[in-house]
Amino acid sequence: MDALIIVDFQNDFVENGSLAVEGGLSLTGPINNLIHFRKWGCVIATKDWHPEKHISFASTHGTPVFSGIDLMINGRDTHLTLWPDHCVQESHGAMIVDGIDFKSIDLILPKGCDPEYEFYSAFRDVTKTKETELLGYLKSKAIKSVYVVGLALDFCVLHTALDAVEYGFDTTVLVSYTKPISVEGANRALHLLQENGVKCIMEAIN
Ligand code: VGL
Ligand code: ZN
Repeated sequence: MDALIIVDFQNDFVENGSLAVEGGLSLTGPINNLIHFRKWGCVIATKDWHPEKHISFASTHGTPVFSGIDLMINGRDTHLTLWPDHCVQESHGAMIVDGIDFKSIDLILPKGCDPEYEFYSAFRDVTKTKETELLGYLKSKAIKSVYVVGLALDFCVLHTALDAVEYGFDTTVLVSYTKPISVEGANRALHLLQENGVKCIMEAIN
């Protein structure tokens, strides 16, 4: 069985959001079509779901947005990029973009809910110590292959797909159903994905 994972398709990551990627909203129709394009074993939508004062917010540290910081998390030296406040739990920015067919989504998976942990991957945090229920869920549905789409290609899509392939799933990123935060980030992501055995399909498939 195949799973479709729609990563962080939330208001803050599209036009007028606090961490907007260019052209994000234009994916609404194509992602909806993808949901209905074929029979999926399951459709999962992740959402970045941060408390106020989250560790990934520049405002929490009083430093400029998009700067980096080195922190000890769980005894590990960890480099984080610091973002504008985004996807604060229950806020408008954290809601999944209007027009996505909610009744076809089998699991909505919040991540990044603990103030002290940053999650890019839908499977586990950036230090690879704290896991979500995603792996168990996919196993319970007998999923062998996963298709990843959504936002942003160079962060949460990238790390979700890298973890999926590491956990043994046949993994594909449908690149035309994603948008990156930066063009350089997108190039780096595509390189890393392919190097690690993730298939990258550039064309629309429906
Ligand atoms: C994301 C930066 C911070 C993403 C989430 O969804 O790609 N990027 N939080
Ligand atoms: Zn975030």
